[in-house]
Order: sequence, then C-alpha cells, then structure tokens
Amino acid sequence: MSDQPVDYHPMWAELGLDLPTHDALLGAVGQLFGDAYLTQENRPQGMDYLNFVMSEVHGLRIKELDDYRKSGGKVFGTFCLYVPEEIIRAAAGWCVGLCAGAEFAYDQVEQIMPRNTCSLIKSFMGFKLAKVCPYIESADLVIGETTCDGKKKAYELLGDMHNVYVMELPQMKRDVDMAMWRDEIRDLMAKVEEVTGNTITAESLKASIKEVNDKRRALQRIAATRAADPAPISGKDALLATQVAFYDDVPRFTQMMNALADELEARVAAGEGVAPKGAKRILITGTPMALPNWKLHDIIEKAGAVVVGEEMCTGSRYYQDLVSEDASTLDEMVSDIAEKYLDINCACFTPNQGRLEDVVRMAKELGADGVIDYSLQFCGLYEMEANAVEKTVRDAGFPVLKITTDYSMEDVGQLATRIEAFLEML
Ligand code: BJ8
Repeated sequence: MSDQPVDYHPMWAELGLDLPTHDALLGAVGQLFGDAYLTQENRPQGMDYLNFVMSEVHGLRIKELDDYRKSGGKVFGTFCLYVPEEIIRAAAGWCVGLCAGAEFAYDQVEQIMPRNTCSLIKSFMGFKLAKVCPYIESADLVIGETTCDGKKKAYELLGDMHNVYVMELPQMKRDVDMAMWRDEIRDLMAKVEEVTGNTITAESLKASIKEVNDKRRALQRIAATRAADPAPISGKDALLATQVAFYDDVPRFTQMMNALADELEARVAAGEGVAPKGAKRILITGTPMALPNWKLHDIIEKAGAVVVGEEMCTGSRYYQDLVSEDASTLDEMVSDIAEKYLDINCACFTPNQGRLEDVVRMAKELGADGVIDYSLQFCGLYEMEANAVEKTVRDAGFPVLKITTDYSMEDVGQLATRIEAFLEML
C-alpha cells in the first residue's frame, strides 16, 4: 500500500465545491484543531480515533457518503435535534448533521439575510453560498424544521438552492401538540420512503431505534465519567465526541466511543485525570456548538478549569434520553419516537422549565463549581431565556456567568479576562 495521502480534489470537484476556497477553509480548520486540541496533555488514547476522523472530515467520510450514493443509497442532511435519525436509518438512509460552526462568506450571506442573524444560520448559509461544505453537497435532501424564526426563513432561502423539506415543530408540549408532532413524524416517514424508495417496517424501525440508542448509551457512559474529580477527559474532547456523533457511521462510532468509555472508566478507577484534582469545574448551557466551534471550551480550559458537562444540543440534549425499545408495532414506535423527541428542551418551546431543571440537576451531579450560560448573539430565544437560567442556577447555589458571543475571534481576549475573573471568584 502507498503512504501517499489520498487526493480528494477530484471528488470535491465532482460535488461542485469551489476548490481554492475549500482548500483555504480546510487549512484554517486544521490549524484551529491543532491549536485547540493537539496542544492538550494527557489525552485519552481513545481520542486518536476522533483525531483521525477530524483529519479526514472532508475526506474519507465524504468518500463513504459518495460510495453509498453511487451504490443507490441516499443521504439526508439535518440541522436540528428534532429530526429523528431513527426514521432515516429505518429506510436505509444515512443522516449527517449540517450545522456549521465557523464564520464563512458573511459578505455573501449578508446580501440575502440581515446582518443581525445568529452565527449558526449565517455560517450554514455561508458554507452553501461559498460552495465549501461537502456534506450539504452530498445531501439528497436537507430536512429543516420550524424551530426559530431565523432558521424557518433561512430554509426558504436554502430551498432556492437545494432540495429542502421542512418539518413543522410545535412550540408547546400539550397533548394536542404531541398529536400534531406524531403526524409530522408520519409525514417525514412518507417523505423518506419516497426519497429512498424503501419501505419502513416495524422490523427496520425497531433495529434503527436500538442502533441510535446504542450510540446515545455510549455517549452517556462518557458523560458519566466526567463527574469524577479529576475529570478523565477534557471538555473539549468530550464536546468533539458529540460533534462527531452527528456525522460518523453509527455502528463504528458507537464501538469506538464504547472503547473510549472503557478507558475513561479505568482512568476514574485509577484516579487519573486531565486537569489537576481540584481544578475548577464548569458546566456550560446554551446554544449548540457545531463543528468547528471550540471557542468557549478552549478559553475556559486554557485558563486552567475543566468543562465537565454541556447542557446543549451538542451535549446532554443529544444523548440523555432514549427511545423506548418495548414497542412491537410501527404505530407504537412512532409514538415512542415522538415522545422522546418532543421531550428535548429547546428554548423554542414555551414554557421550557425542563431545561432549567436539567441545568441544576447536571450542575449537582457533575460537581460543577460554576455554570456558564452561552448564547449566540442575535439568538433571541437563548438570550431571552438566559435570565431565567441565571436566576434558577443562582437560587440553586451555583455562581453563573452569562456570555453572549459569535463565531469571530475578535472578543477572545475580552472573554478570557471575564472567564478568568469568574474562575477566581469560584
Ligand atoms: S433543538 S437549540 S439544534 S433549534 S442559535 S439557529 S435557535 S437563532 S440552534 Fe437549535 Fe434544534 Fe433548538 Fe437544538 Fe435559531 Fe438560536 Fe440561531 Fe439556533
């Protein structure tokens, strides 16, 4: 076998990427990863797998998607936790997360949407407009959802450039909302069957429920080890595991994350950790951090603290609940899926008391010294809810710091100063 690195440029060209711009993006992400990740000491060996995945994030994984599509398979891109991966996999579709976590081509983006739009939306639109995301270009269908107003309208714009389907998500959790949500999931099933040409059966859905639950169980094991002092894994590494969960092959990822969890459990038993025992422990709550957004974790951990949990969609909201595996009919399974997904505590719901309870519970279980509430600028939902989070967390006895930021690196110095001051008073 040759040791020559594979040249993926022909594949990227076939997907329609703008090659010079894409090369520049990959170079920047590689540098960011090196600075944030490869400078860490005493990382678990199991992180080698995620390092490898990152080194091939636009390479080998895209090649796998490409091969799958060439053999007749279909790929579905999603932006939000509410889109059930189980449904897609039950029709032999592959699901990839698309939320983008880097500032890109904002000049083009601001020609079609307001400047004061959150970074997450601007980023995915920038990736599309600049033709630098091989995931969206590999997606036969992008599945959006009516969560926040910005996303809703952005999907209309995206619909002019890509094949888009939007799920209607209720914004309350009453019985009537659940009934409507079940219907939405049935409609999604029909759409996925149409795109894949495959029928979802009770058997295939049962298998995919189990498979996706297994992925969540592996992430739950990793999360549980973070309650130990010293923490056996950095917050940055744990965040990366959840970010990669949205892209990677499900059975392979589950296997590798269970191996990582074995290692972390052994570290806990041996009293080994990544930060010195007694390092300040931080729980983060807020808007999701899509790849390659590692900004806040990086600042906190370079200041000597350790992030022990994320109450966010790239964290506990992704893996803390499982779909029941008891059902035997298709209808029962759809109900179980609807129930599990409507239980996610996103700020687009009113009221959203469950999130407040989760934050306090997690802060206690993980032995946090303080909580950082993180909102992306111009995200009205999370910025508004930050006040309730602050009050609830403070009333429960935890110091809290509210941070509003975006994907730019301009405020890193200022954030570092605020975070260092917060850590000192803990
Ligand atoms: S379930 S958090 S992934 S909607 S940050 S785009 S809300 S303006 S991301 Fe989300 Fe699903 Fe909810 Fe999770 Fe809008 Fe806010 Fe931007 Fe946001």
